[in-house]
Parts: sequence; C-alpha cells; structure tokens
Amino acid sequence: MTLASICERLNAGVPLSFEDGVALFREPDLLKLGELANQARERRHGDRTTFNRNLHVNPTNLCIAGCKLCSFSRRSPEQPGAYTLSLAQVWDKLKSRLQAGRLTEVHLVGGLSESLPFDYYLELVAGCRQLQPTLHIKAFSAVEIFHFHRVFQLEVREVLQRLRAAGLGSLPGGGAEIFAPRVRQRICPNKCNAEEWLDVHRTAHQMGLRSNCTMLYGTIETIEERVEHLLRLRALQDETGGFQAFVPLAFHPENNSLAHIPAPSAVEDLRVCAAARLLLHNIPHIKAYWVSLGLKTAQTALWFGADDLDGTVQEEKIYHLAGSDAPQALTPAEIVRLIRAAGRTPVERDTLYHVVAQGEALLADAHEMPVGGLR
Ligand code: V47
Repeated sequence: MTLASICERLNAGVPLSFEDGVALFREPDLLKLGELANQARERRHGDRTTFNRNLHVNPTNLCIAGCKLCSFSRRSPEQPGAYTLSLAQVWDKLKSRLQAGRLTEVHLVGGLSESLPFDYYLELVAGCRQLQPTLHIKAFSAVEIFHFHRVFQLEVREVLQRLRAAGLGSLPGGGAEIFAPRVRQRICPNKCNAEEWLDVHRTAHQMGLRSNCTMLYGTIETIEERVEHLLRLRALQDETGGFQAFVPLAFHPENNSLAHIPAPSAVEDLRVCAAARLLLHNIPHIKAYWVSLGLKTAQTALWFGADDLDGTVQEEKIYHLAGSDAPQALTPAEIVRLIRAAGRTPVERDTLYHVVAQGEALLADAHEMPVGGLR
C-alpha cells in the first residue's frame, strides 16, 4: 500500500481500509502523511481552528477501577491525595470562574466511586446548570455512565435520561483507551469493555445527545490495534452520526504503574493525529488537546489534521499528575495567539461547535485571566 494509492482513494471519496490505516501508521515520511491529512482538514474546515472557554472539574479521584495507566485515581480515602469534593465546593469553583469571565462549558469527569449516590451526580449537574442556565455541561465518560448503570441498577438509557433532565448537555470521549481486549486486560482490566463503551455512546446518540471519542496511544498497543480501534469508532459514527470530535490522547508515564514505558515522541503524536484525520472521514473534528500534546506539538498538529485545540481548561489534574508540563490553564487571548502564531484562523465555538465569536469580536474580552492564573 503506497501513499499515492491511498491518496487516489481519498480523492475519490472512498473510505480507507484497515490495510490503508496500517500503511499510514507505518509511513516513514511524516511530512507527506501530514500533507494528506492537512488537505483533508482544509477541505472541511479551511484555516479555521476552534477553541472554547471551558472549566475542567474532577469531583472525586476515588476509583475502584485501578487502571494501570492512571496517575490520578486513589483506591481508598485513606491514601495520600485522595479527595471527594462536596457539591458546594464544585459550585464554588464554578462561581469563582464565572466571576473571572465568560464561560460556555464545564467538563466534569471523575473516578468510579463506591459510595457517592446517584443524587450527588444529579445535583452536581443541576447545581452547575442553575448557576448559569446557558452553560453547557459536558460530563461523565462512558465508563462512568456504565458504572452508574451497574451500581444504581438502572438501564444506561435511564441513567442518561435522568442526567439529561438535570441538565447534562453531552458526553466527553474519555475511557475508550484501546478497544482490543488484549490491551484492556493489561492496562485497564476493570473498566467496561469496548462493546459496553460503544453501547453507551450509541444510546446517547440515539437519544439525541452528542459526544466525543478518544484513543489513548503509546502504551502497549500495536499499530493494528490502533487501526482497529479507529475503525470501530468510524463504524459507530456511520450508524449514528453522533460523534463531534475525536481526541487522540498521548500516554503520559509519570506516577503510574506503566512508568517504564516512555512517552510517545512528537513525531508519533503527529502521525496519530494525521492518520486519525484520514481514517475518520466521517467525524467532523480532530481535537489537538494541548494539555496532552503540549503547546508546541498541539500548534504543529494544526497542520497535521487537527482543527480544534479544546479550551481554556483550568485545573486539569489527570495529565498534570501523569507528568504533563503544559500550563494548567490558558486565557482565551493566549489560545488566540497560539492559533495565529501557527498560521491559522481562531474561532471561538461552543461545545456543539456553533460559532460564538470570530474576527474582531474574538478579542473583545479575551484578555481576562482565569482564576488561578498560569504556571
Ligand atoms: O479517560 C488517563 C486518559 C482521559 C492517562 O471529550 C491518560 O472533549 C494519558 O478523555 N496518560 C481523560 N492519558 C481525558 C479525556 C478528554 C480530555 C479532553 C477533552 C475530552 C473531550 C476528553 O485521559 C481518560 C484516559 O483515557 N488518561 N491517564 C495518562 N497517564
């Protein structure tokens, strides 16, 4: 399989095959691969690069899953660093962020708790919504939704319906890791399996909720397992059309049980981004999550298929505990500057990718500083 023949199929609008995908990941010429991905990106989005004003909150790090890849979770409340935020603490964080400037999204994800009742999650969402009714609440990965289904003995649909009634707007894409059972067994044996993860998203999409999807790369997976993972996401998207963005997540090895595995190189990061753009022709957005990639690689990824940088973030824990040296937060002005410095056109979006501000309007209030500031 050569890049030239892949290019012919791309131009003819033919979805790439499993073999094409493997060839993309094995392609030594990163720049040629990047050029193809960039063409696909520009055909869809031109120069536009989106971001949003969001706040990440992780209500608890107590987690019964014990994933080997994770540096964030704690098994018991007695372990150093274990925490669970009260509802009032979450709302206070949100309140102080809202006082510091405009916000359109709160991103809530946490560990799989043994003790928190379903009402905690319902009130969490409802309380955030009440603080600012226009705020979009993107919350709970499919792994958490599946956990709620198991521990609260409710159908997945019922879990989603109740959360939606409380104010849930969409689902983030975390917890997919790598779908292959061989890999899951070794890096996250207690998480829901691939079918269960996909089924939560299928159900959400059938209910009209949008979601994102991810792939954690750089642990022990093979190239074939990456391609299979991406093609399973693509197949679900063919069925439902509910994924908005794919987020490639680079493994960070500090403070977890896979610390002997080196982090992926920037070359690998860009290759995954480009291959995903080309294989996932039916998923509109590829997000270069700057917390995972670092600012410089995230900027470069905007020429390797990515058209989105996520948002202002703030208070990120999962990657910083695993060794990310990206800042804790970016101001809108800093994101705009990063995008412009990469030679792209910044556009502020909301969670569902509607345009919020562009051009002159973009900078009108972009100089605010999120609470906590930059590191
Ligand atoms: O589910 C955990 C991953 C995810 C590590 O949907 C790790 O818009 C690398 O899903 N090294 C959480 N990755 C982050 C996530 C996300 C982030 C930004 C935007 C969106 C979105 C989703 O991070 C986890 C897991 O897959 N993760 N530990 C680690 N050591």
